[in-house]
Amino acid sequence: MKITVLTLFPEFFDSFTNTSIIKRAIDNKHVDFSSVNFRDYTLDKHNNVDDTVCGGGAGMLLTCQPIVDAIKANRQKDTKVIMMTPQGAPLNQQKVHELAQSDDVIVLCGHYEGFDERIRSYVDEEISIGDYVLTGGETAAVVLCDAMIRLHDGVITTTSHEDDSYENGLLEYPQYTRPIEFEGQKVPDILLSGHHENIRKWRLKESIRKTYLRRPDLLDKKELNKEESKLLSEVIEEEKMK
Ligand code: 4G3
Repeated sequence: MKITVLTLFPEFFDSFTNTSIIKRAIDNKHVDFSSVNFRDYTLDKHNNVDDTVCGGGAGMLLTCQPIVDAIKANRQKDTKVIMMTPQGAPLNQQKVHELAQSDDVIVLCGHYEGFDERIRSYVDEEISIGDYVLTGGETAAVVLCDAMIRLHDGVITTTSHEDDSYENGLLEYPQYTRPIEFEGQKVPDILLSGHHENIRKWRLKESIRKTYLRRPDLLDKKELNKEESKLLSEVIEEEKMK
């Protein structure tokens, strides 16, 4: 996968691309990452990329010319152009899977009060990482790029992301490591029992419990099978008794 981020702050991405799993993914050519300054494309004699808002009001907007020229110079026929804004479609794990299918993506990062509306006609997907406003799209772009890169074959070598929160529509079950007792808190006995089937069932039930307590909206969206429905009923009963 090739990712080109268009930004006024290309150096913002240095710590992201030089750290841990993402660095290894780039070194091993699972991903070809670059960040490009769209100011390099401005034809303005003062190198400006922004201007005041037509009709008046506070703030500045990114202008069409430098951004559209940067998109045109960096896209291929099959490139998906993604814009990070608070007005975009909410990012979730399903959306990450969809976007990570693309072989070539451009991720556009805005600043100031946002983009001239006409820039949107050059964009395939407008994405938001959540219902809050950031000073720039770069932090949002790092979130999206990280989530896409880690799904690629070989980036995470274990099968562990099949167990991730959200991959099965449930939150992750509680997990423990040694010591068996820490400051009076014990690892649940069942996890030390060696009964794989009981452990599987316990984990599924505790996944359902965590989701029921913290994110009931996820349960509303999920089709539960017979076993899951039964475990949810048990969880609801147990939580009533508490
Ligand atoms: C465009 C993304 C960009 C318009 C970007 C602000 C939050 C998100 C920006 C605009 C951003 C997000 C830059 N803030 N929730 N700030 O994904 O109004």
